[in-house]
Amino acid sequence: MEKLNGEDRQATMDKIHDACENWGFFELVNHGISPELLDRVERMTKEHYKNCMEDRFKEMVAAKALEGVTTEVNNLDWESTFFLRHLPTSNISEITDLEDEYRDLMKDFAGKLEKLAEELLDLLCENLGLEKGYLKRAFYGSKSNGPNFGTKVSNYPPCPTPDLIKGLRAHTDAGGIILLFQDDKVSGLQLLKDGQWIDVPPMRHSIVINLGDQIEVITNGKYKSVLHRVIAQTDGTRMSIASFYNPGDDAVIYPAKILMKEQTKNEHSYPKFVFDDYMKLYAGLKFQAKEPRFEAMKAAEANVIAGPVATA
Ligand SMILES: O=C(O)CCC(=O)C(=O)O
Ligand SMILES: [Fe+2]
Repeated sequence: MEKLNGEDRQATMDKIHDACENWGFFELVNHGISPELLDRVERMTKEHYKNCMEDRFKEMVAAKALEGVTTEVNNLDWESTFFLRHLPTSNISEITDLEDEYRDLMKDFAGKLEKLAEELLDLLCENLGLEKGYLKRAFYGSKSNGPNFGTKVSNYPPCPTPDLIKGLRAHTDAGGIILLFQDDKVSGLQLLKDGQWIDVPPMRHSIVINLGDQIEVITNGKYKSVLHRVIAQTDGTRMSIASFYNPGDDAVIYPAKILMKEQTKNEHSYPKFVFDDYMKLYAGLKFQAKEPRFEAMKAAEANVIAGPVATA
């Protein structure tokens, strides 16, 4: 990323554009978050898992009889997670089993990721021909609560039957831009490209970026959210820390005018909706294809436009 400040700027911007258009994913190095900070985050996250999460995970596996299953499990994931919300308000002080040092570290890390996300949104704007700040404003919402920003901390423990249960089932992310700090040794993340699952291998101190459904809508499909999943491993526990920079609940999401083709200027190929309505729909359909979600939002939009139908 430091190349963005030198003579390689355009070549780097082109690489990002190509990744956004053709992969929905890219991996950042030299992103300005120090290796020391990342090492501390990884070490403390692993310690926290051992101290506070591992027993709970084993109890869940026993309670749901997941050890030694013989048929495919399609309604659960082999993962242990907790969620930290940073924006619009932080819940970090309410999460009781975090040590103060880990809590402060995660706050510091989130602040840096938030800045990086906003920087990336502007790089996307530049590549898309949108004015600077367009995506940040689109995410802002009207009640000035600003964007939603949160972190899902996951561990994927070793699994005896990885062919029968996924670490995390295939999905696209609902939101905006996702910044993932993943284990530097244990792999598992895969993305779907041209019908094939491709590994996103660990690369020490890198941050993996991927785009969510909202970027697909706003860019009118120029950039697409891409299916990804986590394969459970038989050896080693994989850590991943995924931070989601999403629109505010009341943000109205719709394709940017300049990215709509001339002939479709008046009929959106993508819907217009309030982000929170999309999230309510996504909650029940996360592991299904995104297209029916877009269709459902479009149908809801048509109802709003048509207004109430007189029945008497
Ligand atoms: O754990 C990972 O690498 C991916 C997590 C993910 O895709 C998600 O939480 O949406
Ligand atoms: Fe995801």
